[in-house]
Amino acid sequence: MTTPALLPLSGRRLPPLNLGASAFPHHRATLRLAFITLCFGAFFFLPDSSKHKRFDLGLEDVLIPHVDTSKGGKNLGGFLIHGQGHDEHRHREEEERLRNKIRADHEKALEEAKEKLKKSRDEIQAEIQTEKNKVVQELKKKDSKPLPPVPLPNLIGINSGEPADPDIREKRNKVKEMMKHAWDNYRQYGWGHNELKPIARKGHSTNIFGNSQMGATIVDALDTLYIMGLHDEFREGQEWIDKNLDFSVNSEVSVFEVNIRFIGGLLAAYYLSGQEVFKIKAVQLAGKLLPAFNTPTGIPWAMVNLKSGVGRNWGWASAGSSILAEFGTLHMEFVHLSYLTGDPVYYNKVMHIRKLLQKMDRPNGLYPNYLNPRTGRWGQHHTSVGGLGDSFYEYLLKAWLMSDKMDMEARKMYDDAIEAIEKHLIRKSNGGLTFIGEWKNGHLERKMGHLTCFAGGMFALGADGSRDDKAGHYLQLGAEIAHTCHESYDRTTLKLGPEAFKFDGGVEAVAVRQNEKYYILRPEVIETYWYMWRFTHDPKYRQWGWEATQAIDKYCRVSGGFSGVKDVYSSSPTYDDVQQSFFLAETLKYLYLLFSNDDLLPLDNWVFNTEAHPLPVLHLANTTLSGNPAYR
Ligand code: DMJ
Repeated sequence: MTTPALLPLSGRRLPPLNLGASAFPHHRATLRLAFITLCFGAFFFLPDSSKHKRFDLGLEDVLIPHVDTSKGGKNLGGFLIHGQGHDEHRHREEEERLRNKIRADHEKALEEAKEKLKKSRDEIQAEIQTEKNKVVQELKKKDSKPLPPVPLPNLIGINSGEPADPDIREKRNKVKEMMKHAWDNYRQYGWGHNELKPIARKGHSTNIFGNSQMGATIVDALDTLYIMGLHDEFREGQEWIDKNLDFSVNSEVSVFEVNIRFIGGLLAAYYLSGQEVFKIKAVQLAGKLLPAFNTPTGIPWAMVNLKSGVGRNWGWASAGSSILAEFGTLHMEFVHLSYLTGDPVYYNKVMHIRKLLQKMDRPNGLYPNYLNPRTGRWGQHHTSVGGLGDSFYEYLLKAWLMSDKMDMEARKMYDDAIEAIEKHLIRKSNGGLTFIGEWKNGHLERKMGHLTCFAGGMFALGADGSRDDKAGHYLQLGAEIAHTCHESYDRTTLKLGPEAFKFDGGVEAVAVRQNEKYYILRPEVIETYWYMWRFTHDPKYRQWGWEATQAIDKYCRVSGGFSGVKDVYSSSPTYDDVQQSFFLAETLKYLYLLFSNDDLLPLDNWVFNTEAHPLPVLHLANTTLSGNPAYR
């Protein structure tokens, strides 16, 4: 595998450490931006005639539908290629006329482009935006067919949770204030961009979102704003989505990331607020992801171009493989899409993946992280409950929960997988800390990622309904993982957890390599505190959550928002200058829930996707959404 710096940012994968401005000299970025803006502007300001003519030039004139071959032309599949004599002369004249026209159009276009380029950058950008808005409006007219109505599931506990205890109320208000700070700064400096650079005070993006401004932070933050009662901010977000969120862009995005952040975010916003626009956008976007499944096996590509539908895999992933945590983290959203649209296509895609996985041999009962979508064979035998594997296991459990515990196939797959993981990956350190290692080429690496810490919450969530009535055991396992992950925070200077930590020799829950010492506002440890709190009400989880809240506010807060830090062991850490969208979607949401009463989004009625977007339990008789009109 390549170095983490080459990996895409998220998806429970090891992310690149954002090296900030020094890695990409500012002037180069500015020049490139200016160049792109000019090219984009120049295209928009070509006269309409030249834009269209590019595509029909010649075709009508050279290949004319004709069946009469008597004058010496050849009939090729219904098109006649013209021959000699009179026709040839006429043809030359016609060509000359076209050539002149192209020349004239071209000159006119250049003139117009030159004129436009004399304008200031702001003027050009404003004009581009106007053109884009027009296109968006056109598309909206085409795409806004109302979807068939379905009975909405029971939406319980979307406006509750106010704690009676004044101390807890104060903590909850503090988290809300932090959300406001993150949102307001994004609103001011990064609006419409995917993420925010809180120090440079401008927009930020990574390759997972493609090259387009898709407002990832807006979509990811909506449901957190909603449950916190930040309704004006929610409406601002809704308005932006309604007017600007456009998926007909020539942009190559991560299928997994777009699914968990955008489709998950839009669906949750729809269920919470009832606003149709979110459902319509989610369905439009899902349609754009479907071409990713056009592979010889039906295992989707990691990336897809939203416009052309062309897909491919990450260059670093074992011999062209797709990634378990990516193609295995679509189920929840896709079942909801089928439920809401009455169209089984989404359900069929994810069930096909499941069936294929069920048929495959698993080394030691473990799922390797890599699967080749061309051959249907496993790639490198590397198994992880952290980056590359994690949310696959999470979605097996959540598929069962989301089906009102009817999808026993998913539950069985989860139970089998967890048993193998416990046998081969979970160990106790010399100092008595339970950790989950990684299986690499036949040996156990005694290292655990921050991402892996989500598993504490997963074990607790899956305790009820576990095989052989081992509920107590799994709750205990969840508690042990929570404890280990808390230790990884507590053993740092900043009281914030490193990206990965070891259990080797004398080292216990501490990062060793410099490039594993960063904290990028990730949620997994807090996520586990929250689940453990819900299932045990042990006050230590609120205490640990409060420690993390204070540390984030002290060390990650800057006047322009919140930033990740590069070394949690340093007393004067430097910033990575990125406010990740999952900070608003997950970290702050889980903290808020931790200091709320359990009647806010109760776990009997809601299942959180891997980006913390709550989706309601579907009380279906079974998960057979394969076109049965009863489920429409
Ligand atoms: C989030 O995007 C999701 O939680 C994903 O499953 C894993 N990585 C990030 C947060 O760390």
